[in-house]
Order: sequence, then C-alpha cells, then structure tokens
Amino acid sequence: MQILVGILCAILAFSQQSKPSTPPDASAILRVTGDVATPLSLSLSDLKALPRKTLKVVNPHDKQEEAYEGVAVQELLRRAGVPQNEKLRGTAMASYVLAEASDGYRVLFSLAELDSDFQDSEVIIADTMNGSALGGKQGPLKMVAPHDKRPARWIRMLKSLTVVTVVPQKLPTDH
Ligand SMILES: Nc1nc2c(c(=O)[nH]1)N[C@H]1C(S)=C(S)[C@@H](COP(=O)(O)O)O[C@H]1N2
Ligand SMILES: [Mo]
Repeated sequence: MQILVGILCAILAFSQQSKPSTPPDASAILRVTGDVATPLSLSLSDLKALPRKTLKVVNPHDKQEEAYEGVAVQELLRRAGVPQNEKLRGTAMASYVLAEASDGYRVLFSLAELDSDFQDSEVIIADTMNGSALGGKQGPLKMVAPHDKRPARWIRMLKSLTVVTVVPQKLPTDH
C-alpha cells in the first residue's frame, strides 16, 4: 500500500513538473512592478487605450522641436496603486521609480518628482514622435522628461518601471 502511494505521489510530482509554465505574454512590453499594489503588464495597444498626453519639446541635443505622444507616468503609477497626491507621504516619500531599458541603461525618479502635487514634471512614456512610431533604438517606448536640462533620463527602449521603497537604515546605537 505504502509503495503504491509512493508511486502515485511520484507520478503526480512528475506530471506537475512537466506541465508547461505559463508562456510570457509576447505582447506585454512595459512592466510596472516592485512595491506596487497592482503590477501592470502593458502592450502597445494597452498604452494606446489609456488617456494620452502630447508634449512639444526642444530636444536639448539637436535643438529640434519634437512632438511626443504617450501616457503620463503618473497615470501608470496611479493604475498600479502607487500612493499619490495627498496619500504620498511617510515612507512613500523615500520611494523611487527605477526605469530600465533593454540595453541595460537605467535611470531614477523619486515618486515626488512624478507627482503633480509636488511639481509638473510632465514625464510621459512616449510611443510616437512627430506622429510616427518610435523605431529602432528610440523605441518602441521612450520616457520623456521635458523639464530636465540634459536628456540623460529620456530613456529609450524602456521595458520596465520598478517602484522601490528605501528601507530605513539602522544606525549603530553607539553613534
Ligand atoms: N536606453 C537608453 N536610453 C538612453 C541612453 C542610453 O544609453 N540607453 N542614453 C541617454 C543619454 S545620456 C542621452 S544624452 C540621450 C541621447 O539620446 P539620443 O541618442 O536619442 O540622442 O538618451 C538617453 N537615453
Ligand atoms: Mo547624455
């Protein structure tokens, strides 16, 4: 009897193991993860269906006027359940958004920098420039921070936003 139970368990374990894991959603191109209530996985068409913002900026590098269209980062953070406006206080004031691109480039924004109660940063996740989709190394998604004087945080090939809350550091008691 015990042997039979053992064999059945082994078969069950094997069948569980050989089950194919859920395939990654190929159309999901932007992930909003980390310290969020509701992680998001958004495709290009999901982004097209969200409230859209347009920005006219002069690119600090080539001094050309560019029109970007996309979704406000604050909108995405709101949908992910990140504290905003009057709820942005306490530990969330030491939270930041880590934006990562597929070439490994990474930039940071504090939550307060992306909150309209603190400043109008107008940071958007753009999917078009001058009416055309962002191709090649420019896209498909590019974060545009129009009030930064250098475009170093205009992160191209954006693939994820991760919210991180800085853990309070314990200072040695003898200090
Ligand atoms: N993914 C990614 N985005 C990036 C960078 C990068 O190396 N990788 N460099 C940044 C810097 S330092 C600048 S000045 C601008 C340059 O943008 P451009 O290559 O479109 O002129 O992109 C920013 N965004
Ligand atoms: Mo740069």
